[in-house]
Amino acid sequence: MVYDLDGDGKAEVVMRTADGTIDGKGKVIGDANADYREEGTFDPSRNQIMKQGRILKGKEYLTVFSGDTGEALHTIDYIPARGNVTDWGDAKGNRSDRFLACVAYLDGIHPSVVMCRGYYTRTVLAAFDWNGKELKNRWVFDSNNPGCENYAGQGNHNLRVGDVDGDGCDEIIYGSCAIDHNGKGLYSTRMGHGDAIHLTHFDPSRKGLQVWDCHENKRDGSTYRDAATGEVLLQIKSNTDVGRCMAADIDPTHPGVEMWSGDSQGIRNVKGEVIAPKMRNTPTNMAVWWDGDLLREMLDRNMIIKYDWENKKFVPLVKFTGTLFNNGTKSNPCLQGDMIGDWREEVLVRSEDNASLRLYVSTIPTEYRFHTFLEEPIYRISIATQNVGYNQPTQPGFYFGPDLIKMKGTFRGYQFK
Ligand SMILES: [Ca+2]
Ligand SMILES: [Ca+2]
Ligand SMILES: [Ca+2]
Ligand SMILES: [Ca+2]
Repeated sequence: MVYDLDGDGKAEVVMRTADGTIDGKGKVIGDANADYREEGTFDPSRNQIMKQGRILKGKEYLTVFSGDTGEALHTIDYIPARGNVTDWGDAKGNRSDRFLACVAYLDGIHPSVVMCRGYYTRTVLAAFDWNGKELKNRWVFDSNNPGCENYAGQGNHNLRVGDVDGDGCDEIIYGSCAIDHNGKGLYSTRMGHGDAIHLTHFDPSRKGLQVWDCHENKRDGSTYRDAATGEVLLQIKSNTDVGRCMAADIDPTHPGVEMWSGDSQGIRNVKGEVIAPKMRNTPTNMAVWWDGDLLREMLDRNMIIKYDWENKKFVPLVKFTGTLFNNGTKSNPCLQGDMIGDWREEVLVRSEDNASLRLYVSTIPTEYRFHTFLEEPIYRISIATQNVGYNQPTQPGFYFGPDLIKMKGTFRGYQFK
């Protein structure tokens, strides 16, 4: 995680380290001569060497580095310890080495860093505070603890953070469950692991935040739920692994944020009604506020795609020629977000030859003025977690879209037009 954790105006870098990690000043953490890489064992049934290069034993630490110099400022033992790899569900480290991480304002004032291990099976979240001198463990949530069994196996390949219950402190939306700011379980829907998730205020007529999630279990499909209680407001069951879901306000004739998934049978409004039929090649990877209107555009491969809500089809708007996107079928940019600091978002991508990064900025004028999204913690943390697992588009913790025009002058003090 990269974030200014102590409020001195400069970001720290917090990461899992191990024996032999070298900091930005050349200093070695732990035992410089350790080498825990597995030599591997020959598996005749597969005719190949298994586990070669994997790290299944050895010490693990958590280190905070100065973002300015790369110097290791403090190192503690990693929580939770790996222990026996097989206790996590397999012998090859696939289950024990599933990591997520986030930043969260757990006390409502200071950012903590939360390191998370395990999501297909045992699930552990450990929160740490950095005061400029010491990394201190705030709490540990462990699905192995009595009463926490329903939280095992619920995590996604990504996570979201926000104050979902309105007490001023952040919760962690960990796939199909949520962990309260105090490290206790808030709820679990027991719908299990998924590949994509969205947390925002979907429905201006409904209080609080909502979550749109998709599930891998070939049973629960796609779900739209109340982020604070886990109450499922809409479910589109499916007997397939629903690997993608997307949420964006793309149609001004239906209030709120629209949602769809790999098996949602079309685009849905916040009431769950199908407002456009299932289409081939509906973009479901990333979203971006790019053109001048308040609707959101789609970002998929090296293209920005606009939904034509009158004719119910997706139309390419911009192509970033000479660039490549990342993560195979997920087609992620290096980063997408409001980096310049107006409300519209930029797209950072790599050039085809991998020799440079390009930052694309919209050249389309807009009639709307708005505070930078970065001032809002849910949005800001949604950028801070972009390097965790499968990238998801940024989302703010408030409704943003064309319905704001109707709410003119009454919305959080923001001015429109
Ligand atoms: Ca700092
Ligand atoms: Ca809260
Ligand atoms: Ca809408
Ligand atoms: Ca737009």
